[in-house]
This record gives sequence, structure tokens and C-alpha cells, in this order.
Amino acid sequence: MKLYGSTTSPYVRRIRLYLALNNVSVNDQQFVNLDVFSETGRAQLIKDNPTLKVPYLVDDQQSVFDSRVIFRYLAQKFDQPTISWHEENLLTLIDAANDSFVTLFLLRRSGIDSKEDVLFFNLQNERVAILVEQLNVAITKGDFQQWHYPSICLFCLLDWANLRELYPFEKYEALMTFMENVKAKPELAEQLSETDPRN
Ligand SMILES: N[C@@H](CCC(=O)N[C@@H](CS)C(=O)NCC(=O)O)C(=O)O
Repeated sequence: MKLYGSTTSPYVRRIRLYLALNNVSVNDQQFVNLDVFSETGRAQLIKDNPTLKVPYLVDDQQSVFDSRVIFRYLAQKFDQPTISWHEENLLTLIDAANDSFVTLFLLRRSGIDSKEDVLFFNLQNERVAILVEQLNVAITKGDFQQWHYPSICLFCLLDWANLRELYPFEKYEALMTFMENVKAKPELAEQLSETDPRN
């Protein structure tokens, strides 16, 4: 089994941490690090995955695109239960926020100021504001208490968006505490460090 991705992508990191949760240690994972913006990285993507996005997985002859589908594939492979409809909805909130944050990040990398009053920018900014608030409330209501796939996805999103300074998360106490609690878990220390986008 080979996982293709980059070391900075929050979508890739969630799969690496989900593999670790299923006792495939980060060191044992067959991880192919692609720079999706380099010439060789793009050539590989064009050959393997027409969405031109990471992560994707190749297991025997089976290619699997998109983190959500890779999660389903791995859960089935490892005989793990699927997540509830409520958790699916939480995952949809996380994915929507993550997609808009990636868009805002790529706009910044393209030299475009997404704070301007323009429909496309306003839609992204409105979405992230509502979703960050909703995810903060979800934590206060008791979601994300266990280290399972939805928590992994939330952590990867927050840690990456925080690193990229995409949002003032310090105003959201529950989100900050969630992040601190995850980072303080000794049993996760090694895998978090191995998959840290800063390294
Ligand atoms: N829905 C996809 C999103 C993956 C995604 O957006 N990956 C980013 C990296 S964080 C990417 O490959 N971006 C390349 C691009 O947008 O051209 C998933 O869940 O796997």
C-alpha cells in the first residue's frame, strides 16, 4: 500500500494519522512525498490521479482518490466501524472549512488579497467564519472527545491553518483547548511530530 501526498497537506496528514491509529506506524507507512507544484510532482499526478490533488492511495492494483474515500477504504480494510451520520456531518463541516482555507491560502500564494470586497472572496471568508464558530460550539457540546477520524481531521485542519496564520483561532477557546489537549497526549507525540507540517 502506498500513500501519495505532501508533508504539509492537512488532508494527507489525516490519512497518515488514521493509519497510525490503526497501528500502521508512521515509520512503516509507504509514503510517497510529492511536491504537487513541481514539474515532477505534476507529471506523477497527471499519470495517477486526474483530480490533480493529494492524497491518493494505491493498494495492490486499486487506486483510491480523495481523503474521505480513502478513509472509507481503510476502515473497511482494517475492519473498523463506519462513522455515524452526525460524525459524517461534522466531517462535511471540517472539509468545507478546509477547502475554503486551502483556497484562501492559494490566493495568498498567488499574490491576491482575499480581504477585498469581491463575491468569491466574501463567500470563502463567510464560510470559514461560520464553520469555525460551529466547530467551536460542537466541541462545547461534547463532540471530538475521542481520538477518532473526525477528531484527527479537525486537528489537522486547525494545526495547519494556525501555522499558515489563516484565521485568528485564539478567539475560540474550545478549539484552542482541543488542539492543546491533542498535542499533550504522550501516546500521540511521535506520530504528531513525524507528520508535523513544520518539519
Ligand atoms: N477533497 C480532497 C481535497 C484534497 C486537497 O485539496 N488537497 C490539496 C492539498 S492540501 C491539493 O492537492 N491541492 C492541489 C490543488 O488544488 O491544485 C480530499 O479530501 O482529499
